[in-house]
Amino acid sequence: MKRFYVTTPIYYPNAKPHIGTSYSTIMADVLKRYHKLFGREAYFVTGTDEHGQKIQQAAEERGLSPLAHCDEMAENYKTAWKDLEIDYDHFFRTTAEWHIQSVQTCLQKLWDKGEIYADTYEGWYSVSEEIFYTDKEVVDGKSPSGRDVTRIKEKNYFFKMSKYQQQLIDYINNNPGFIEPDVRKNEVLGFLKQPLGDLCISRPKSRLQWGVELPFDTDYVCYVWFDALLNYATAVGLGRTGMESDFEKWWNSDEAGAHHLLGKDILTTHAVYWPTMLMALGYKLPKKIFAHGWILNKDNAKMSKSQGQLATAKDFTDLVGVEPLRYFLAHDIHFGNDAPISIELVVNRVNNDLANNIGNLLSRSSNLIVKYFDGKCPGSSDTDEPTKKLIALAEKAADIVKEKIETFDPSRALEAIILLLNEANRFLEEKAPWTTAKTDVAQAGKDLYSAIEVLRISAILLSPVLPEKMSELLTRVGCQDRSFTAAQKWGLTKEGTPIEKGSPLFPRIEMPKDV
Ligand code: ME8
Repeated sequence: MKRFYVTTPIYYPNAKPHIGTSYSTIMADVLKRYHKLFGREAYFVTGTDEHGQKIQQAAEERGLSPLAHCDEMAENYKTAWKDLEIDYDHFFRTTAEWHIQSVQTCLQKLWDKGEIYADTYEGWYSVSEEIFYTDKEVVDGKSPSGRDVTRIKEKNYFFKMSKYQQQLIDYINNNPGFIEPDVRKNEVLGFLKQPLGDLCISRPKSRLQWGVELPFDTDYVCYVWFDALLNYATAVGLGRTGMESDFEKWWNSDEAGAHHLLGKDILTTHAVYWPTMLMALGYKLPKKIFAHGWILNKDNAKMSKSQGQLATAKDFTDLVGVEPLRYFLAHDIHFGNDAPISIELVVNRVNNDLANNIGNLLSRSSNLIVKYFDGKCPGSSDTDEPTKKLIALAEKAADIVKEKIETFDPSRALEAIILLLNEANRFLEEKAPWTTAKTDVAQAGKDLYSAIEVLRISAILLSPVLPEKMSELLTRVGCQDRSFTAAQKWGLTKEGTPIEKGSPLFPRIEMPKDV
């Protein structure tokens, strides 16, 4: 793979960004930055899903036009992502004129191919999820996830999704990495054991105006999920004149392909609707659909907008800073699983891994080099057994990180770096350069050189998660070459490189009394 295309869901602008949406977006950012570090070209799309009944209602409640409401909310997202150091390449809004045109081109294509037909729809609709449900799926007047549903009976247009059921099952079985983690793949295959219905893809304008008009019947707008899912492909050029080569480059080429990150709440739309839409349109399927778990609150319940107990990233970053929160999310939530977040968990993680571990190694070694070596890095490491062991671990770290990131396992990638830093701290404890500096300064120099090398390698490898902090660390240890290949090699720091002391990179955080 030469190129890495990654997406987050495009979020409904009926609410401000919160810890759940921040989580998906931070993880996409972390993966993008890692793939760039590995030398790949990377492209990252996030954005807002602006059509549909839910947004129309949210705008009405605020006395605004849907577009004015979305303009404001899209800005909230952009600001939140900037604050979280999200390096997206494109902020997607489904109200962009070119997207609307591309959606219409796709609809027309499917209509012309006979993949869409008109019929009377009778069933249930959940506005909060913007999902249609059958009688069987509705239990006690609620959707399977407990949302309110309303009865609908009207003429509508249908996409022949059922036609692709077997093709989709075969595709999933023949492409093991297509839906991950495995538990989610099995969930989709389980869902596909039941006969798959066709997908209602329209809403009459008499009930909903806020959507993409159907090109073959102007009394209707397109179902919001149909319009929204297409974002992943229109963002890189599908149906856009002049962008054919971009579409080839990011979507079709064997060297690229899309990696969709999403919460497991929206697995069916991504793993069933979307691939069948692409099959009918005649385009390649995404490379990977990765459904991550939920961020839970202290009581191990999903944090959600509808439950009204949603934390925001700011609830944590005000106390610990942005990059430490990024680190917590990437490290403590094993990608794909549910996991809780709380101030206590975040503070403990930051103190253990960042303040005590990496911060401590940096301050101990830089202080000693300033004190005993006039701030100039000594020349090389020792050749004794403990040093050899440390070097072996350090030289392996980069490859482990690469392998874990490529298999969507960032927690274990970070664990490998923390393990190396732990070992380096233990190594210094054993070697005690603060004592040998007074009796055998050459020995102290060799051991401090090893500590600096571990810091250099670890900081390069941690930079996708902690970009500014690691850049500062690398500057303090005089590291110029911050490439992945530099992280694979021991011994690149030159004798005499100026080492700076500086204030603590990650000050210890006191646990607030009121939580
Ligand atoms: O579903 N833990 O938008 P949405 C982890 N517009 N992630 C969470 C979370 C939690 N507690 N709560 C939300 C939509 N998320 C559609 C998507 S894509 C073509 C259209 C994240 O604003 C997670 O990524 O409801 C989830 O899938 C997404 O927010 C839902 O965002």
